[in-house]
Amino acid sequence: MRGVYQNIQTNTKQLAVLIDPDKFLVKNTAGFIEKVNRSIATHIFVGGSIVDIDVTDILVEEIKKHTQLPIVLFPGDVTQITEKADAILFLSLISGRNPEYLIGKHVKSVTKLRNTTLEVISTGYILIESGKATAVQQVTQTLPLERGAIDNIVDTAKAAQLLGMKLIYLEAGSGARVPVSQAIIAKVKQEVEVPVIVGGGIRNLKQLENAYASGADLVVIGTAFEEDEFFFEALKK
Ligand code: 1GP
Repeated sequence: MRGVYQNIQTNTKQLAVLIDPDKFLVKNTAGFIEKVNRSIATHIFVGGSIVDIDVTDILVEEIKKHTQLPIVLFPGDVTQITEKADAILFLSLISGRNPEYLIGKHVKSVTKLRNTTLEVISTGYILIESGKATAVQQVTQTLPLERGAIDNIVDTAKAAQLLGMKLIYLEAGSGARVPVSQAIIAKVKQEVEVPVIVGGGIRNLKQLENAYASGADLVVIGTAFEEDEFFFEALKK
């Protein structure tokens, strides 16, 4: 599949269902993806903070059998790269100051990426404080940006765009108590010309609509579907 980025750029109110291979049983794929297909979801993201080697590859292959939706890797580590997906968010954790997550892992991934046809999408990944320590924070040993320091968040997003990054991902963290605020989304959206992705802690239709209303181009939801697949009912096409 070509043009995943172009699609993200041209459309609005997109929704990615995030599947964490670490928490998902491959045998449940067909049933789960059937619900995704009947919903307004436009993308499937696959990735997690801690995932066993090769699990992602097997899972992506299985998902592909059941959907036409683009499958985008959202990797927590180099080991989660598989050529079976369509694209990869090449995430640089620009809210933190850990060189390994700013550039180190990227260098290590090149040998793998060279042997794939994955569409590589450079993404400025900004972790924003959300009321509790998140997996991203623990794994990467970085601190999130303070949610009240909106100017700092906006400047970080703008710097990413000036560096040539193609997407901004505002992340509250998986299972966050509170999602990224509407004020943050709106201000970042005002400042950057690239698409803005928002994820973390979005659990109901109201929060999803609020994110879109503030300017999110694509919203990512994982935990809410993991905990209750009936949520798909509220998101039917
Ligand atoms: C996490 O942004 C994603 O990286 C989605 O978060 O699991 O809280 O929906 P949730």
